[in-house]
Amino acid sequence: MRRTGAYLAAISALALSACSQEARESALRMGLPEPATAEGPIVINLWQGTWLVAIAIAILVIGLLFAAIILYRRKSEDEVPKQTRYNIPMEILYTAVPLVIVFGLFFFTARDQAELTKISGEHDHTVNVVAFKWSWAFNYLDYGVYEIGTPAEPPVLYLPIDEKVKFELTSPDVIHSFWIPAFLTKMDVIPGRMNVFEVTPNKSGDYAGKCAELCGVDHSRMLFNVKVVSQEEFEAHISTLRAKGQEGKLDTGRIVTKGNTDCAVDSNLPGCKEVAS
Ligand SMILES: [Cu+2]
Repeated sequence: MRRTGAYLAAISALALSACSQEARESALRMGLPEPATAEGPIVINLWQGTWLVAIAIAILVIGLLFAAIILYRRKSEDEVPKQTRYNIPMEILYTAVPLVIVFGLFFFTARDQAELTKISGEHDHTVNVVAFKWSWAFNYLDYGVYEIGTPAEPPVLYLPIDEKVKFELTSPDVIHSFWIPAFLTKMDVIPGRMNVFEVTPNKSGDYAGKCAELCGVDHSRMLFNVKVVSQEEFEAHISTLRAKGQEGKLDTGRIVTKGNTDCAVDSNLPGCKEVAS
């Protein structure tokens, strides 16, 4: 018996130490991914703060609940505990306190949202992200080159490290949502308008991106990858795109044609021929 206990202790100690650092940090971030941008910590702080408030309220409410159950329980067969109603101060308190909590959460959310969506105009690069049924195109506006993907071959978005990039989001068809989980930022891509946000990737690596708006039949295949690289690698990639002839800006018409699933069914449809697949 004692030996089993020792084994169990050893195994759980091992398991805890194995997942230690990373699991602890993830738990502290309350499940959010490790931010790969300079703006990420703003989101993490808001998220953690909200959780702290929620946990404090849970402890208070559950504590009061059990205190009432234990302290004011019926103690004898023939004596009913004192019955109280219409406690005006109490009713004012439980109306006022939730209002304070809601306005507090609203204040911090609005403050951080304003900071995250602020356009400083100090960006080093501008990328026009075109979300279309069912993939993505990236127009690197400062360089006059583009990248376009398909559901089968998701495109890769290259970004230089520590440089502020401004994303201009456009869609030729339906509402999509541009989401890079590790950037802790997500924004809808709406036809007929241009949504913009700025972000500064500050950790090199490969990150996943996806469409976060249920936009139709192949929504789940609207994937892309992000590579945050050094300035030299970024410029080398731009040259590669140029060498492949992917110069200019992809206009929405060409994107609609390439992304149009009808072309796969009937390539004789108007517009389908212009684009080599
Ligand atoms: Cu989509």
